[in-house]
Amino acid sequence: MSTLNNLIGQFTTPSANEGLFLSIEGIEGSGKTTQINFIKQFFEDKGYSVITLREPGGTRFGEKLREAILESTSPLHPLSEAHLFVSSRTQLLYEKILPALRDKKCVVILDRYIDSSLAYQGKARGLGFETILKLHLNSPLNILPKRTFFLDIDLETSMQRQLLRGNKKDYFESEKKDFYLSLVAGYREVASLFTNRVKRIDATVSAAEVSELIKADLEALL
Ligand code: T5A
Repeated sequence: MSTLNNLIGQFTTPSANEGLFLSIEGIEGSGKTTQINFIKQFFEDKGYSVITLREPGGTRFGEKLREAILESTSPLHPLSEAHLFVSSRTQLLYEKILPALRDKKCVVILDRYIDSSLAYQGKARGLGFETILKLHLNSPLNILPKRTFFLDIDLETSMQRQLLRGNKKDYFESEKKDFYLSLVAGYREVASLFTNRVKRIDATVSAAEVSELIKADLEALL
């Protein structure tokens, strides 16, 4: 734990003179897209300009990587996966996130960020949190959001929501049950590692109830 805390201590967050950096995390079907739309409206109503971005993706280069990963038909080595996500993230920080944060009235909301790498590649793929954190120690990757909402749902809820949507399964959505159980556990470990930043929310309740919990936290944060 102390090695992990030592690594975490090497990360920074945007200063009070910069914009607000938020991310939202959770397994498939946890409601990230739904809540991002809510958070966007919440800040626009208060006069902020809001930028929403997704990972992997968000830049031309990142979108190509997204396609390469999520449409891959053969298994990638976990370290290849980790490096591909980190490459997409680096480019997103460089092209979009850091320039946007220079404006104090800007809110950047990310659909997935470093915690996805910790949960998916670090825990579920077995690389370990230490390996993932070490990949992020250099600038511009060593910046963390001010708040991360972790939408916590169980595997059954995730499966039900995916069934309702009925889309074709991507690279990760074809994984076995054990992978997903490990993923849920990984996210919960991440939340207990970053207690000040990550707000864990029970997202098995209705979307409106989840939004209310997020709203209460944001009001307190501002
Ligand atoms: N990945 C990503 C890594 O492995 N490592 C990394 O470092 C990164 C960055 C990306 C994949 O890449 C992996 C993780 C992912 O597998 P993606 O398509 O961007 O894939 O992400 P998904 O999680 O697959 O996106 P989803 O669209 O499936 O999930 P969302 O956005 O969480 O869910 P949402 O809002 O679309 O909702 C799903 C359905 O549930 C309903 C909605 O109406 C919708 O139909 N819903 C609710 N129903 C009931 N109650 C609620 N509270 C509800 N909230 C939403």
